[in-house]
Amino acid sequence: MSTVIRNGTIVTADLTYKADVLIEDGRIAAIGTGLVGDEVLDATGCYVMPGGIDPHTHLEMPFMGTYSSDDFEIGTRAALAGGTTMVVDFALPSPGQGLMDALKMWDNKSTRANCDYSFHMAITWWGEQVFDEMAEVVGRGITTFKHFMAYKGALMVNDDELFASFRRCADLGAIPMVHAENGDVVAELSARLLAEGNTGPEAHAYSRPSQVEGEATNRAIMIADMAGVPLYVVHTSCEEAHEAIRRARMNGKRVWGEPLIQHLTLDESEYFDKDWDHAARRVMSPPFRNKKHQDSLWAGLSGGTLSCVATDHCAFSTEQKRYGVGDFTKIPNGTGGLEDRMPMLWTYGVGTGRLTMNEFVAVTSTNIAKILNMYPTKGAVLVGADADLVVWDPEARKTISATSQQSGIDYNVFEGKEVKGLPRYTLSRGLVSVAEGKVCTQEGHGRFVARKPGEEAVGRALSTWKALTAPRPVERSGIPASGV
Ligand code: DUC
Ligand code: ZN
Ligand code: ZN
Ligand code: ZN
Repeated sequence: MSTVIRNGTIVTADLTYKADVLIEDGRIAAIGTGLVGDEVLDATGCYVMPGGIDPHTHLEMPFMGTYSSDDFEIGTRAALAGGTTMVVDFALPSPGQGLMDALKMWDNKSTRANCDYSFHMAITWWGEQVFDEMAEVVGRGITTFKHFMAYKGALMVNDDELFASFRRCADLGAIPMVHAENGDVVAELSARLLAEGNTGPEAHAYSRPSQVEGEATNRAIMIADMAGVPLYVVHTSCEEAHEAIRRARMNGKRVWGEPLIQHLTLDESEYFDKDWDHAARRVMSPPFRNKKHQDSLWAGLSGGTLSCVATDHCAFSTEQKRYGVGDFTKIPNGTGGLEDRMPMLWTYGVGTGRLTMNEFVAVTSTNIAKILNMYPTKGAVLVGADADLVVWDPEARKTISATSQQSGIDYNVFEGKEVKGLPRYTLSRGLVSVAEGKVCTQEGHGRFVARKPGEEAVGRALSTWKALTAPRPVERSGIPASGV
């Protein structure tokens, strides 16, 4: 069975051209004109792009005394509905739990995925077992390790642990990631706010000013430099963090920043003079910022100092958010966005001229596939690549609403936003999973994508401690690029 996508314009991270795409056995078999297939998808007036990759989700994750509400089935269905064909979720060991043990839990949960997925592994504590198991984790195809510099007393790791883990990453050719907020200062500010009687959700924002993120981002970059590893900074939300990343990149350090669609399009006014539920539903870390920070993030995306756009999809129902009535520190941190990332970024980025279409593809898909060493199997429209594709209709419109979303929660942080630009078709390894507004996903279709250490991580020490990592051979994941 073959499928041909006809009459569309292919848009990749570097090219825009008219051609048909032929799909066989879940892969792109040919790109050209006059192609013939068993099934025909009409892309007249549409752009044919690599499906989105969301590098940052938390599906069915135990967190802050509860579980994030959307599981792998719902989460990947939401992803596909919005043109995203792959998610990278965080396996999160509870402190003291073995990494391989946590991985087993994530293996079990993810069997229901509708689209392909991969994992990052979180380092939530440190010890000999973690050190040893990191090698096994890399052997399983997970080459990225996330560290929380916040959530003191729970998930946070200290600087000595960060340095030890970063050095281990250097040995293994893995890439460390950080949630960069100064957890000590956040804990201090939170305690003070509570003691002064500030218990509402707006105090969450006051407890995490942009300085705590800027400081931690810079500290993580310096520690990575001393360990001789690149660094991926998740949910970069403010100018101070962007500034640290920008400076590091200017100095030849390999550091990537990942703004979220929420921080790009929603601001701190969502917390102030709003009803409790409205504000609490938008409590996430880092919190939403003001216009100045948003402008900085948009500039970073077009200027190339920030590399990808994610969601940090970690959805909690209103009922779950209400665990924090009377104490904002107990409001489960997290917001949804999987279904809305692509349409929102298209509308507010491409639609306003802040991003070109090619930049849109780069930051939603191709850059991510490259950093995570999945390119060109993922993130590409090339012969031999997986047929993870979106046929994008730039004229299609909708108003975002919880009443029509895939996510299982009872609200949407983008409620009421008008988007222009939506998938006409979304294909997951050739399987049509969304067609003309109808979601027709197949539970369990998604496969785990194993990754290998990439060129960036292997033997690419940063500015100073070059001796710590010896160069070693690199195995690229993908097919030899042909045809373009
Ligand atoms: N921030 C959130 O808002 N939710 C999940 C974890 C995180 O770091
Ligand atoms: Zn985080
Ligand atoms: Zn409201
Ligand atoms: Zn996260």
